[in-house]
Amino acid sequence: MPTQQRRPPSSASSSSRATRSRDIEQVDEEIVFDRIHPSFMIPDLFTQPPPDETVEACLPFLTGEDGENECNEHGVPGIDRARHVRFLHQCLGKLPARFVAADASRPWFLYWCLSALTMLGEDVTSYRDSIIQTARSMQNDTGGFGGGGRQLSHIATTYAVVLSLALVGGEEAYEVVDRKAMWRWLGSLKQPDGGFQVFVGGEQDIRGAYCAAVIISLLRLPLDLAPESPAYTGDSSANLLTGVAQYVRRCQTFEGGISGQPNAEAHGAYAFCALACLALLDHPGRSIPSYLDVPRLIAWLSSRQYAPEGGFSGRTNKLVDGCYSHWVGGCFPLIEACLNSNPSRSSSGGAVAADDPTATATATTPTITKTSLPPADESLFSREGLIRYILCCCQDQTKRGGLRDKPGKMSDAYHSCYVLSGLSSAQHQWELDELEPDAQPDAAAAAAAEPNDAAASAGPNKQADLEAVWAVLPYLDGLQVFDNKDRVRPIHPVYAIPQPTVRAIQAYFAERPGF
Ligand code: FPP
Ligand code: K
Ligand code: ZN
Repeated sequence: MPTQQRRPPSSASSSSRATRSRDIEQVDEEIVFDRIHPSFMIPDLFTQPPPDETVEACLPFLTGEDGENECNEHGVPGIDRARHVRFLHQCLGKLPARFVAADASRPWFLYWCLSALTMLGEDVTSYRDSIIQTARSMQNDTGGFGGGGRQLSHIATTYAVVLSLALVGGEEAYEVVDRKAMWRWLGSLKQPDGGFQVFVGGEQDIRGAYCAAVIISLLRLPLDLAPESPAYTGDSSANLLTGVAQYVRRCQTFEGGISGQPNAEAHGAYAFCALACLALLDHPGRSIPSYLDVPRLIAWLSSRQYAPEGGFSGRTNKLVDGCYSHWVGGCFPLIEACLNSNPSRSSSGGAVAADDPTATATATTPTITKTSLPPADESLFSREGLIRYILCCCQDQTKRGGLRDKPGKMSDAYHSCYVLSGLSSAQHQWELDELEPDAQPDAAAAAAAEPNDAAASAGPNKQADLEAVWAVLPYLDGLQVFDNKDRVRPIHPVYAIPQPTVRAIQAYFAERPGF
């Protein structure tokens, strides 16, 4: 049985049944029916307890019996800042030779480490000069950033470089980006069905849509398409954001979760991409319920949190893993803010009712009526459970430091970043400005609407105001199982970097709308 599986998968049980049937054929039928107990034919799925090695591995940490950590009165250890910080500085230094296979992920290492250090309260501006130098070497004249010098531009590495430049901040860092080439390159990834390829000629998936929306928003890129773009229509009826929300909608699966591409398996990483992408296309109180079946998505997301571990799995029948503290956990602040900014709590109908003749843009094609969505008065997941999993099970408390998937795994930069991102979102509450019932969808929403939507033709091809107004507070409802010294910095629920960092880069480029 593969240890990655929380429950025996149905395929394994049917194959064991097939093996047994073959055995039986080799035996004289009369003997078989005389001697073989009926349980011989029952698949393991229905007779064996699930292999819960993960629960076994986590329990000593959750109960404090591992004896290594000093716990507070709730049985929760503090965050081992000094060790994690040292680990992350080490990861940013020269890596051992065995990391050569990860060469194409170098921008990711930069982002993971800078982001984790920032959440731990460290000042990362000392890395500015080296990030600038590294980023320059990764940029292609044809736009975007590759994983290293002379590597093809990829939307994920480009996203990681742009976030890294934002994190170190400052004019010189921002100016590394060739925005005109970036704009052209994003246009060449844009497809007529609304989605984005992850590199020129490469596959199309929801990471592409999320990364593109983040890059466009942070760099304040114009939305119009160059004639070379595969999505160019010859007039202004389509732009960089046209059909993105419809593409996201096609990725919601029968389970209620989100897959990387239409008709694939729902996975937590893609749920975050979907929600954050929609939150960039319009006010999330409008775009999320207009394009996703929110109750089914909440049901799927809730099923990702396991007891007794408290952490999240990435998909059905799989194990908890610290990185899903961000990919799945980070979905909840977006959904909570969306539900709580929804005016339907006091009235019937959506923000802009589908039958409202003045309705425009995204509001013209809702699939869900918002009357079915109550406000999220309480947390939609167990923050206590997640925080316990993170602080008890995901910290490497040896000299090594860093954060990890689960007990028994090595810490690494990726898990350090996303475990801390999940901790940050569990420790904070994000609120959105209330969605006015008669509010006009913003310019990005107009741009994202279908070509035949009323607002699309009027949709400005100029820089849109992509951001709803988000405000953050410490999350104070319910039992606080961690001490205040163990709170990490808040990160913006959409961009996953601090809100002042987002504002600084956007403000810089908003003043320079041309190329
Ligand atoms: C399965 O891994 C993982 C996936 C199918 C998706 C991975 C994608 C991301 C982590 C992030 C994408 C987002 C951006 C912004 C680039 P697995 O089979 O090892 O893990 P599992 O057993 O937990 O599913
Ligand atoms: K995993
Ligand atoms: Zn993981």
